[in-house]
Amino acid sequence: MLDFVKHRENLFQAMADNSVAVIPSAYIHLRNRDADYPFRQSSDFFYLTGFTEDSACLVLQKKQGQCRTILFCQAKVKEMEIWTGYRLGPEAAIAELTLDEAFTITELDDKLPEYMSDCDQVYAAWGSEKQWDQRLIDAIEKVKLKARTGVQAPTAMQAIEPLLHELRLIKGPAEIELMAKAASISAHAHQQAMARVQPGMFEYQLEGTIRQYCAEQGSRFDAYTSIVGSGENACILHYTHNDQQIKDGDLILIDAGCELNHYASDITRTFPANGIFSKEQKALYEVVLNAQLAAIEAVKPGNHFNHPHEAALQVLTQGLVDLGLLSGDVDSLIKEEAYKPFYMHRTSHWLGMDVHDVGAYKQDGEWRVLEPGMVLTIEPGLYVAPDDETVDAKWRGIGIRIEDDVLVTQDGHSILSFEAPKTVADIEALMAGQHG
Ligand SMILES: [Mn+2]
Repeated sequence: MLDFVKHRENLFQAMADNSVAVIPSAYIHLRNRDADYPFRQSSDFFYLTGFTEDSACLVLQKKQGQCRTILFCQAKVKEMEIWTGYRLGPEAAIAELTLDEAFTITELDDKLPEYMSDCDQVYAAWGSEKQWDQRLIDAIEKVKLKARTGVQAPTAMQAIEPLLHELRLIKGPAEIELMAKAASISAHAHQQAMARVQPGMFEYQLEGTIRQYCAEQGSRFDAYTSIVGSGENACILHYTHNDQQIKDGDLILIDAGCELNHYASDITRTFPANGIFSKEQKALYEVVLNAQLAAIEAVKPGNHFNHPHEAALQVLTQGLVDLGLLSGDVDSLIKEEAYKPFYMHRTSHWLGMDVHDVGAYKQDGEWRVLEPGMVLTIEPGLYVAPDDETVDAKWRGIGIRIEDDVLVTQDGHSILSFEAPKTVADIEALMAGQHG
C-alpha cells in the first residue's frame, strides 16, 4: 500500500520551520467543444494525498515545529454529482485522507493568507503555472496588509521541486511493487502484439491490442501515448500517428507502457512483421541489443547516471564501424559524436509516477551517482534515415530501439520489464509459435 501520510511526513521533515507548501491538483483540459481529455491527477499532488479529484489544493504548514495538513476540495453538491460523479467532500476527506482540516476549494483564497501569516517561506512550483503564481502572490499581499496588526508576511518564495522531487526519485517498497506490476503487464502486452501482428494490419490496431490487454490486467490508462511505428516510421522518435498499414518485411517498433495507480512503465520492443528478421535488420538489431545489455550492466550503486549511456555509445559506435555505416577509430568517432545521425537521443531517463520522472540528473554540475530505489530506463537505438546517402541502401529506413525499466538495487540492478522477449531467437520463437 502506498503510504501518503509517510510521504507527507518526509516532505515536512525537508521543509524549513515556519513555512507553507502549496500543491494544487491537476486541471481538466478541454479536448473539443464540451468534451474533455481524460483527467490525470498531478503526480506531486497524488504522491502526497492519494486523492484523485480535480479542483483541489493541498496546503502543508510547518509552524514552530507543528505540522498541519489542510486540503481544499470540491464541495459535495448532489446536483453536480449527478452530472460528473461522486465527490468525497471536505467533511469525509478528513478521516479518509488523514488530514487535520479540510475546506471547499472556494475558500482557498480567503484561507491561504491565514496559513501564510507569520511563516517565512512559501514552497510552491513557482514558474510552472502563471495563475498559481499570481494566486499565491495575491495571498502574500493580503498578509502584508495585516502588517500593522503585528503579522509577519513570508519573505521567500522557495521552489518545492528540490525537496519533493528528491523524495519521489527514491522509490519505496510499495512503489517498486506497483512499478514491477505495471512493467510485467506491459511486458506481456508486448508479447501479445508480437503474437498477433500480421502484415496488412494497421499500426493503431496493434496499439489497440496492447491497450486491451493492459485493461484486462487492471490498468485504466497508458503511461503515455503509444508509439507503433512500422517500416520507416520507426525512425521517427516520437511517432504517434500510428495510422499506417504494416507491410511484409517491415520491422515494427512499439514503445508502449501502461500506468498502474499513477505509476508508469515504459517498454520498447522492435520485431519483424512477418516473424523473421532480415539479414540487415538482424545485424543492426544485435548491435542495439548488445549496447542495451552493456548499458544495463552499468546500472549499479556508485556508478553515475551517464555510465549506461557511455557503455551504450561504445557498443553502438563499434557496431556501426563493424557493419560499415561509419569508418574510423571508435574513440574518436564517439568524441566527434559521429554516431549522432544514427543515435540522436540519450540512453536513460528517470521513471516513476511520470514516464519522464522527476529528480535532478546532475548535482553540483556532476552526473548524479545511482542509489538503490532509483528507477531508470535503458533504451539505446539505431535509426538509419530512409534518405541517408552516406550508407549502403540496404540499411536505409531501419529503425530499432530496445527499452527496459531498471531498478537500482543494493548490489546492482533488477530489470522490472524482464518478461518482454528481446533476443532475436526468443522473438522469432514466440512469433513462430503463434504464426505456425
Ligand atoms: Mn522511455
